Amino acid sequence: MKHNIYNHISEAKTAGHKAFAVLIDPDKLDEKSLQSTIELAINAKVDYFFVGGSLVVTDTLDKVVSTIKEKCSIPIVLFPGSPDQITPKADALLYLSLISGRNPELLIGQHVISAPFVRQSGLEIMPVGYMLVDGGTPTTVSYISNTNPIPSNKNDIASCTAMAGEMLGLKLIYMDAGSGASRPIPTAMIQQVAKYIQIPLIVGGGITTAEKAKENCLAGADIIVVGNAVEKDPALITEMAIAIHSLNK
Ligand code: 1GP
Repeated sequence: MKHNIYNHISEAKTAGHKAFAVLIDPDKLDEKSLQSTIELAINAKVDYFFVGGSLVVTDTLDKVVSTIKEKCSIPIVLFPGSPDQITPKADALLYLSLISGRNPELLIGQHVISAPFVRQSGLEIMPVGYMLVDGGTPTTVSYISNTNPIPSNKNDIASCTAMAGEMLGLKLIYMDAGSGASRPIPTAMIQQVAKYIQIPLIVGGGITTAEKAKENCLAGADIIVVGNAVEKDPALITEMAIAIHSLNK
């Protein structure tokens, strides 16, 4: 049975509950590290696994998703860098439109080409306004997407972009400084975006400490996504989950 993940995210937002998503890049984790990441995530009560990367160069996506499925019931949400990073074995798909950029291929073009396949997948489709924010150094996603990120001090551009995304009917906003960003998104920008939208807000990119994760939640993020930092130090999964969940009544 498929989860109704969006309803869950939305109800959690209404209740003021903050969630933690661990991002797994199928190219980066070997079998053993994947197993231990799953165990840590179960014990820490991680809310979601996001699976994907800007550049998945191996064919391990299916295998990674199946392994997670076998071991736990944490919902698996695909976070694809391209339309071929889709497997029906996951639970849901972040159906990303790169609204911070002006590359028509990533706003609508690739969606058109992959639409029949995406619909056929049976995945829960969650339309997302994806916003790249400058994280200090050029990231894989800004290079691959051939778009400029929103400058990190331009809070008005960020909030207007998010508002436009919401009014276009997108169901989530994802602010991303990019994987491994040297500077995560400034709290002030998260605060301003959260103030202007009602839909749930996902924040990720360059978050390396539990304090920063908590600070982002207090600024208005509903889901915190962490990949690189927990790959380097898996113990951070527990620390970050405790910090984020400590805000839930
Ligand atoms: C990247 O938001 C995610 O798209 C997570 O970034 O790997 O830097 O945690 P990190």
